Amino acid sequence: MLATRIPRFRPVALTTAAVLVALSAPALTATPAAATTTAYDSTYYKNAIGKSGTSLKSALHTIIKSQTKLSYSAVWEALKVTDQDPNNSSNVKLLYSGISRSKSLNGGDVGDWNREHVWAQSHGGFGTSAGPGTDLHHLRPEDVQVNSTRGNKDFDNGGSSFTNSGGSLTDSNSFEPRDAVKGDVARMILYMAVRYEGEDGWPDLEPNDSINGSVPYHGRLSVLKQWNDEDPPDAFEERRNNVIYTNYQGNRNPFIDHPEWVEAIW
Ligand SMILES: [Ca+2]
Ligand SMILES: [Ca+2]
Ligand SMILES: [Ca+2]
Repeated sequence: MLATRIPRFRPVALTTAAVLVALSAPALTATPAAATTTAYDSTYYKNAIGKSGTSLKSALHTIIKSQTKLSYSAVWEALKVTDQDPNNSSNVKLLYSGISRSKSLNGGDVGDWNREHVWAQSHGGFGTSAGPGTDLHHLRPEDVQVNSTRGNKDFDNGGSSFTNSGGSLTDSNSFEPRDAVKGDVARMILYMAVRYEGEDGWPDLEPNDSINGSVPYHGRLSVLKQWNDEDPPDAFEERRNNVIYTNYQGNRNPFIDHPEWVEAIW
């Protein structure tokens, strides 16, 4: 029996493993984000529809720059709403680590969560006064130590895992978020590039393809574009965009509504 069972079952096991590897491995070339239509196209986005390139970027900037600005202290309470764990209303979901943690553990001690600037503060020098440093579209709850590990690194593929990494990786000069939030990170960075165009005393934030590039740039654009395709917006990210629009800032992240606009601009 054993002699016949092993050869019979081994190919099945190998086939299953091969399928799992194929499902979990990042696609070499992800399908580009498909064109979408949203309920906001005839209203919020009406002056952007049909445009591309710099004229699309310019139109979106004009649309999204109209917003309410929060104080940095107000961001604490807002994140408890925007990033609430869908499976536990007492908790927030931490961006890079994917951990569900009590909303009440906001702070600066080990085991707390704090306010991660996805567009690293030092890549724009914008601090935490009301403006880019308090913009909920790129602020997310994160474990204090994981936030410190990410630091101000650019985003790129590669690296090793670390405590509470949740599948995210890092090396000496870059950070790779876990697969489930790769697209979220890309769309947050590119929102910042369109929202901040050098007005009102804030820097003109732009993506580039560098690691350790100069201020006010953030990398790497080629990787962010790939992540936008690989990880399309899900219900959590869409709800978050709606909550920021309706309850807090009155502006939307266009790349969550229209991920294909990333390719249309860059
Ligand atoms: Ca690296
Ligand atoms: Ca995602
Ligand atoms: Ca810009």
